[in-house]
Amino acid sequence: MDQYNGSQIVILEGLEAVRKRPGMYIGSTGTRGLHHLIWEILDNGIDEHLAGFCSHIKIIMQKDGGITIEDNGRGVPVDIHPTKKIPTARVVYTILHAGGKFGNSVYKVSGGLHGVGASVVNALSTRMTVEIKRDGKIYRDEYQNGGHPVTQLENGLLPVVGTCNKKDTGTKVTFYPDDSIFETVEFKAETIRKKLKEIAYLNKNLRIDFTDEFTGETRTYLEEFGIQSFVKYLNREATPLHEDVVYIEGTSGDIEVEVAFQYINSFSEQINAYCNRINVVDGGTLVTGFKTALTRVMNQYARELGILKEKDENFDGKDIRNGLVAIISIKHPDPQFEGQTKTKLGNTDAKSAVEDVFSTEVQRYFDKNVEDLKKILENSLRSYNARKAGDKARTAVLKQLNDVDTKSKLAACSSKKPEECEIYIVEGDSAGGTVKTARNRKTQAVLPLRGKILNVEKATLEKILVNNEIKSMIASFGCGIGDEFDITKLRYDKIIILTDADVDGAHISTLLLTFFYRFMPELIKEGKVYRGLPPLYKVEYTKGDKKKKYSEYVFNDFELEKFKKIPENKITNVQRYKGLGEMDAEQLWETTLDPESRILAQVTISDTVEADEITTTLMSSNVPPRREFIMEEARYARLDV
Ligand code: 0RA
Repeated sequence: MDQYNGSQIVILEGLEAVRKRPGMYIGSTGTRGLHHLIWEILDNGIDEHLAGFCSHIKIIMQKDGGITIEDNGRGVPVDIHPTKKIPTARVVYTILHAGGKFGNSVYKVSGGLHGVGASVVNALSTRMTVEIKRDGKIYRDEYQNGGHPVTQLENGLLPVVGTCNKKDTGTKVTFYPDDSIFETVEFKAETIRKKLKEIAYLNKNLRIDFTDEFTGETRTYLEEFGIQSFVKYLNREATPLHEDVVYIEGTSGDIEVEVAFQYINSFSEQINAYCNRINVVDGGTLVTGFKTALTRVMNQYARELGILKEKDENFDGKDIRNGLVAIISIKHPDPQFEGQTKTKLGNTDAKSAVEDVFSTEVQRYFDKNVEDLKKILENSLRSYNARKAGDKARTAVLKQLNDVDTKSKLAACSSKKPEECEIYIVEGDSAGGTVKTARNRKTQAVLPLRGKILNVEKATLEKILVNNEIKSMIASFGCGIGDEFDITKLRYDKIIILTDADVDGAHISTLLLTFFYRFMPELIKEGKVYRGLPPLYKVEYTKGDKKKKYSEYVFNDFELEKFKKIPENKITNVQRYKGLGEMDAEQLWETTLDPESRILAQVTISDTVEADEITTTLMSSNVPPRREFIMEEARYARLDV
């Protein structure tokens, strides 16, 4: 195209790189990656809200497969960019990583998977249009086939396609994800709704309207009380120890701090932390500051109120956080995200800011709400007493864990090198038997579990520790549990859950993951936990000549549909596997155990909100939403060897 000058070619090379390795930019080309496209565009509007210029965002999931996101911010600048010499808006949507540099917003989304920029969305779309309202004019730019501009500039500027009221400003982006890149281009309204709910909680007074054109339904997300309502929502199925969610806000230097919390009747703790709206799953300085301040303030109160006597030791942090559900949200002008997944905040000033604001404000609150304070401290005291009493019993149980008895069901592997070893946790003795026959004995261990495992959300720690299935797992892994957990002692590089692809199987994996999540969360954080994905179908077919018969395993409905579309294949039979038991050892090896051909789904907790919400949900007997979570959280990947 004649409008391309030298720099335009460099730009397109950038976008081409995104198309070649989309996973590097958006995590995956599965359904998660697909939805990342929306979050990316959405982030720009939210940044504009954070900067104080946008109060309303509309999202439309269109029948034609497109997504439209419109904000009423200032509108992306349309002037000629000083160095790129093309309209700034075109720079934002076609140059890799350009997005972040254009905001005047002090608080920028700049870490994690988000923040890669709107150009990445363009690169992965067959078509994208941008309409900008500024100065009473409507400007328009359009791109096709992965970010190639198709709009002719006029005197170097974007064409004006209409006029509007001068005070109407904003940006509207529509994109169509490329179906040659994504495994599926079907957006899920439910996934979008969940995200919007979270965004609304974290950005109080931002109004978001979501229209699903397939159902014709529009929903509005607007949370006047922000994270305070968020905590209430997380606790909706639980029994709170005090009625009101405590809400605290303040600033320290140029860091804004907000904390909301409420105690519930549960022995676990949940702290979700956000910096500039990014969920810092691995916490970091802001969480440390919160914990330090909470422990100090509560111990002081416990002494003042005589709940701790002079001879007593202080509560430890765990006693005080027993039953706590908290959201910490800070806004930091220069966040440093650390760790392999960039999900841990590193700024030391964030620690002192949270500590300062929280100490001062929480005391102001509790001085006025002594009854709530007492209920919380009595709860800490129960934990303290239980801890003192339980220490002995617990040590005894943990000692027993290495008993031969608890390990007897384990078919160990011969190698002792953790980096090459895997353990399959298999539903039921019969499938376990087949896996034992089929496996590679050197590197693959098998632990069959009988029936359903204990629901750890409903049981006390003592009960959990004497449960046989759980004891077998702890003993087999070798890395302890809870406080004594030490991942360096883990005997396996991969823990692979293998259950039937039915409701019971899903329930068992859910219970297992809940157990890991509560007592060995590092296993999940370090990416050690996987679900084995046995094929769902075996397809028999002939080709053009119809003589020779072929067969192939197909792992999901998406692949089956794709397979059916290959014209030369004449499908003669489709067998649906109901359980692992229907396969013989050889088939099981080929489809589920062989590292060369199997499919594993790595289990991640990128979204703590969902994860924690889910564990709370399980406390009631409401199982279905949990199951859905686990399935969705799995990152589907054919592992290369
Ligand atoms: C930087 C400066 C200005 C606007 C924006 C960024 C902006 C970007 C996006 C992306 C999506 N929606 C947006 N809204 C605004 C304008 C600065 C000015 O007008 O002075």
